[in-house]
Amino acid sequence: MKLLITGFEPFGGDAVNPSWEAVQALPEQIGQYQLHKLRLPVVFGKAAEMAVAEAERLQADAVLAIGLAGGRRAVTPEVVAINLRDAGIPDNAGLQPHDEPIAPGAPAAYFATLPVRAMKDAIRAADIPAMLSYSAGVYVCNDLMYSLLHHFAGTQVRCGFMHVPYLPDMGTPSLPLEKITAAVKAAVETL
Ligand code: PCA
Repeated sequence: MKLLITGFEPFGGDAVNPSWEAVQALPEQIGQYQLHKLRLPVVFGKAAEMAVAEAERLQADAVLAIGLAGGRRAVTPEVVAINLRDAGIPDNAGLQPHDEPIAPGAPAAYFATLPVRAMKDAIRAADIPAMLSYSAGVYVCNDLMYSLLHHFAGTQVRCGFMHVPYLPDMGTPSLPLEKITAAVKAAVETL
């Protein structure tokens, strides 16, 4: 089975993004899944296009995208993505959309098709703080999650997203990279 797992490049003035650091640190195989790792730009539309294209090319069975949510203290599987762009800061291409749909005329929201509750429980069982989140925001992470779910709606390809906290040298609250990586691994083991 093939899992496309993505992390983001840094944005908003940060030097690193824990999402990509953790994805890079994962083994190549977890359980029945062979991992295919992809680093995405923090750019509206482009991140989603790249992820969809790679998932199609691989014929991936599942897609798990990871991103940073600075200020959160727990690893948070996202329950839902909404059809809205409303950027608080420009993305890495300088785009700052406000009050725009991601896909005009498409559904208002999609629920993750990965087992978010099992993922959260598995992360907690590994002694790492985890909570379900009911908002992936309205920035590039939500854009990516929504676009994956919209593209693969009605197919067997399951998609989801998890936000992770800062690394210790980036801000507070934070989690060490080993814990963030272990959380992602625990989540993948439930897929
Ligand atoms: N976090 C941002 C985009 C890239 C990332 O890692 C977000 O939460 O939208």
